[in-house]
Amino acid sequence: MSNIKPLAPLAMDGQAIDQDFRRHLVHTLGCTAEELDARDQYEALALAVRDRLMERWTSTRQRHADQQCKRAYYLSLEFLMGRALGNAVLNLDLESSIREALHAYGLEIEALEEQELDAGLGNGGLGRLAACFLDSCATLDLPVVGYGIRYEYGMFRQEIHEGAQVEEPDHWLRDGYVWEIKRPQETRKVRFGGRSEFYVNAEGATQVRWVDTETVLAVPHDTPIPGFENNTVNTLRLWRAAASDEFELGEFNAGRYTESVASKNEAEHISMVLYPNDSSENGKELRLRQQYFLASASLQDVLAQWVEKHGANFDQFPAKNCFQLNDTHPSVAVAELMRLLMDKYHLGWNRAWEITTETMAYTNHTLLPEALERWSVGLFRQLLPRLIDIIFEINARFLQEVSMKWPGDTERQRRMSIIEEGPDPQVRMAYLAIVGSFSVNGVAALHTDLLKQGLFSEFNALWPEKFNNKTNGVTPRRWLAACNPELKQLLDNTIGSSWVTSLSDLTKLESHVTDKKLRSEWRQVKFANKRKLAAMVEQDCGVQFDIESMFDVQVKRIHEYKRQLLNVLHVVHLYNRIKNSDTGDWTPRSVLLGGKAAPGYYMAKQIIKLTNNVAKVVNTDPDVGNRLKLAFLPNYRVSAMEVICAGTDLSEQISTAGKEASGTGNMKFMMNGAVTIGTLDGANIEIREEVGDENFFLFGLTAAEVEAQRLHYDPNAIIAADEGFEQVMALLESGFFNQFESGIFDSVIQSIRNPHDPWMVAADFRSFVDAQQLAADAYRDEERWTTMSILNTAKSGKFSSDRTIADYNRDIWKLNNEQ
Ligand code: CJW
Repeated sequence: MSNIKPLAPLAMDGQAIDQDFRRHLVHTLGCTAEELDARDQYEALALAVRDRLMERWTSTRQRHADQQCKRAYYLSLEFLMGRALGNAVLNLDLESSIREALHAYGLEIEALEEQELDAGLGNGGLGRLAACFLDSCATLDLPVVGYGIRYEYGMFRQEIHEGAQVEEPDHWLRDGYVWEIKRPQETRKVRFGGRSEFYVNAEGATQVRWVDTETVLAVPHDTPIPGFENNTVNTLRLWRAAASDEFELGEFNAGRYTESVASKNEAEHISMVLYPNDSSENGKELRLRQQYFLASASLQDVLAQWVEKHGANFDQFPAKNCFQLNDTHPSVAVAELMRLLMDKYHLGWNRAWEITTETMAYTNHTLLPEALERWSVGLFRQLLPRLIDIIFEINARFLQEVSMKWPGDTERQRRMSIIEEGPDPQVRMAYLAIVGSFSVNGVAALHTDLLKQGLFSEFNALWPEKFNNKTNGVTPRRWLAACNPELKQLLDNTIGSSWVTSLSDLTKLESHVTDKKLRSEWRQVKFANKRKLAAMVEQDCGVQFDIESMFDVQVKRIHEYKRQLLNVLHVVHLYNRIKNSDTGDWTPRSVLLGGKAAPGYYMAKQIIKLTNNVAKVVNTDPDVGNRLKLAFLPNYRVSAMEVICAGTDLSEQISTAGKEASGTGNMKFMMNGAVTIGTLDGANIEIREEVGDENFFLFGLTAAEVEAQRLHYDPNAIIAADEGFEQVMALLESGFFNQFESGIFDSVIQSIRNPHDPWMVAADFRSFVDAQQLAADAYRDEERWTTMSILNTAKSGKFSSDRTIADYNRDIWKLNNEQ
């Protein structure tokens, strides 16, 4: 229907918003004035905003199609989007119109925004990074599509019962999701099981087909991704698994109609739930199904669109398409693209391999051995027989190349093989991703160096040109402009508003750092944000934070390598000092921890319980008063971080050096004027480089020192030589924090004394405590702290995901939407 008359663009003023708000309330939602509740109001407003996104979305799609530009596809099992309304309002510059429209009804936009559930389709940093990247791609007007899974259940909701984590399901789609558009016409079919069958085609060539499979439908649901004030709206396409209607006749005839229909449910399990593991062990069949489901549906989608335009001629395909693999999770895409090109479009191996290795790029996010994905060859063969054949062939040809470079070195071939031999052979997904990609990147400078020198050193020796660094970033729209409107206003008034899309312009603040008025307003803004954070803590934890105290915050997934335990030891140390009346020159401090533990991760759950037990003692001891508070915030999530990062003074980034690939929370805190206490790990190193060592509280061993000390690590000697540390351990070991729960913390406490403690908590205790003292002293010097805070924001420009995405585009994707 090409003769459809173009519609006039929707007006953006208050009156037009009011019209559409009411129209959606009545015509879309069927409400009467009497029945109206806050959820309806939110939906009506969201739909009025969505209407304005829709027209920009279709025109962006049309423009990118007309330009025939190169495209990139971000393949990720996780997109941690959070809420959409506030973000769309900011990017479309609709705030004042909406305020005007809502004013007539006595409504506040903030209250409506609170109605939206977080889209929590991710675990932590890796998933949130994908969301920040989409924001930056749209803002830079790069034609990038995100591909993921539309999980029916997102990241679990964390409750705390008697100090312990309890997981509750997050059925975020139950009441519908206004931001998605279902596109059933573009459904793809994904197959599982069966076997490979060889046949000879009409030209006499041997071909393979995959037969006796079960088919699952992949139904796309698209979400608009608006750029900042540029009329670009990109797409996040999430696949939902659905049963195909092709009933098995056998079952039908046997009169098992209802059973047959009910059994179709199994197909839908694939997109039912997000796996709640962050950097930890895996190996579940359903997870492999999810990975292949995403990879296959997305590649078929891209290829179908290509063939529609170009027929089955793939000569220009690599010049026009690039797939970015978010860790190894979607890396079966390497083999799946080979399968599609060969079995469906009948290309030969060599041409298919050229195309694959010119279009795939892989990002590694972790060095932790337990997070490196391996799949049992047996499981793979059973679920994806055609794919395992292809992987073996890729490996055979690859090992040939290795043996050419290092003749006779069979040990090296064994080490580099995509297949790890043994009683239960495994597919090493990282090696498949490296072999199948033209680019392999780490996510911070140190991380990439460690990849090149350690984990992937032999691949780096073979293909040094593949390896590159792309230091992570976060979007300054959500993580500064939207979550900290008071600071945004102050920045705009001081240096103009160009920083929103050009974050390095924040350096203009430096020349105002001595300006008395700015400094006092800076503090006022921080206090206002601390008040909001304190209100949330009081509401969710029942703990009162004094806003004059230093807000000391560590929020992230709970993992031993992130060392929340070290943080708790420090709190116990401060508590012990108070009990010993060692409180001269005291800086009152409010410590906040938050984060989810993988449901099967025993030690992480113990750390949560310990934190809550210590909190209970500290917060109720009359000797302590306002000198020290400790709270564990339940259900840490994107929308909570929006309040937290704005109201934080001290950002805890205290992982064992060499273990945190990058970190991205560290960047959000920095942008909002928090000062970091941290180790030389991940992006902390680059943060310190930018802000200067006088504006960063450094402590702890370096990555190299960690590895050197490991060989003769003696935590018991360290504790014995440190009176303060010994007293902390004595308090813990006496059961002081678990008086009616005898022995529950034994394993946690013992881990500190274990010479094989991989995270070497004891090694950094004293330097951590000393750095904390320096931070406390600096905080008491209000003028000094204000300077540090302003400079942290001023020097945070590098950590915009706009910079990161510009780097990806320049070095890897090379999208040029002009051509
Ligand atoms: O990625 C962030 C980094 C952060 C790093 C995180 C990461 O820990 O330092 O800032 C963005 O680059 N997440 C994972 N690896 N690294 C990760 C996430 C989910 C996972 C997983 C690893 C899920 C599974 C397995 C490993 C699973 O099987 O469900």
